[in-house]
Amino acid sequence: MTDPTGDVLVFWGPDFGELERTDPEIADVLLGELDRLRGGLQLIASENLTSPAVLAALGSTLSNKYAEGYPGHRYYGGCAEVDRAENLAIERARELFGADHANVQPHSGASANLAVYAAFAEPGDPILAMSLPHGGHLTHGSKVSFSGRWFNPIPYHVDKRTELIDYDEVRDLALAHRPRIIVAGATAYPRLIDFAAFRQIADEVGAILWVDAAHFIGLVAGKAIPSPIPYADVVSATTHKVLRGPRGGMLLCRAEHAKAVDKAVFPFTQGGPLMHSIAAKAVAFKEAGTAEYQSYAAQVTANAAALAKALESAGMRAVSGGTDTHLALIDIRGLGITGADAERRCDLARITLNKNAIPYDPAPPMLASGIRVGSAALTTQGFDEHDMAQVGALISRAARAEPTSDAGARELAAVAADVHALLGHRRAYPR
Ligand code: DSN
Repeated sequence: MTDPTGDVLVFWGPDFGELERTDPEIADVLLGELDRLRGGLQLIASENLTSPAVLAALGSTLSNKYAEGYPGHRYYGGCAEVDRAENLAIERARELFGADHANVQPHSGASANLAVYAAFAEPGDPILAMSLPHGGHLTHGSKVSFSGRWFNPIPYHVDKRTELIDYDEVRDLALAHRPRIIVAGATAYPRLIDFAAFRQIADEVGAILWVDAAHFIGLVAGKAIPSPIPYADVVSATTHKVLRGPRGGMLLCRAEHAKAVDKAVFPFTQGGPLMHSIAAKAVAFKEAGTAEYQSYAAQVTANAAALAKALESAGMRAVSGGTDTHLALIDIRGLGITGADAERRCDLARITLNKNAIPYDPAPPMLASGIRVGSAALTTQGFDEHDMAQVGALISRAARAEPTSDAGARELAAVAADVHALLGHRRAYPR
């Protein structure tokens, strides 16, 4: 397989030749995905490009090992080496985030969140969390998830005018419903969350404060935004977004909750931990503890702000007027198209982003009135604010091009060529 510049694509793993011989179809998928990453702009706010070191740990023989339990207390023998990996991951996470306790076993963000419910709530308990269409998450009480079926979700919202969390409403709902857990955290909220305000409300009603930091934990690691750790009883997170580690989850909590959290992960909701993934999390925590990563995190927020500004200059509207984080939520109704249209058109121009509901969205979720863009991956590739202004212009051109017309198709091809030129030598995973 060759890429558009004629370079032969190679995978950096020592055993790729073996995979090509054993399973050429899957080998081809891996090369195709590498080609996709190298040839386009990745703007999905929950994705990033891990380091080759993280990928090496993920592709290791630690994948073979069963290790139910925790370091020093496993149900199987032969765990000395994986114990070292998990202890390193735990210690690095605790140090990176200044947390009393870390559990690095959750397989994903949703698994970490399931464990929070298991540790702190009983079926039927009221849970106060951000409404999904206002930026929350499926596991924060959606009826299609265990969280909405087994618990009693009470949604809070953003203010219609400011599009910021309505803390008065959060407090009123907390006083009225006395939730067992209050959840702070979202997947499409571009602004900082006032953790102190949430703590105060939780204390007032005797609730557990759970911060779902899946999206922004990498910015916390890089000290680009304030940390929820001093305020929360428990913090759930993913390791693969701005944090740039392997796909996976983690939990951080106060010492008093350590036992409950560990038991909730294993044996209550999970079996054997994924030791290759835990080793890769350890690598990512080490990388995130460097000065270089701190500069990266600061650049991520600067780049997201620059992109939001560029999209506004191109006739779109940034929800809440901008962003403080790695993501921006963009209302594109001014272009006369849906979020789904924009997603499809950008995809044809090798720009990957997702449609997203905006607060009080009149459109159904599968069409949506907005797009969500994130700066984590492009910042990993070395993009700065000037580049992001160009990315904004490319998104605008692609979104305005009607792909079924000849002129639109030509424009999308021209944007794809400009994407390639903008990437230049900054392609993902260079040889
Ligand atoms: N799917 C993730 C996101 O894109 O935000 C959240 O689970």
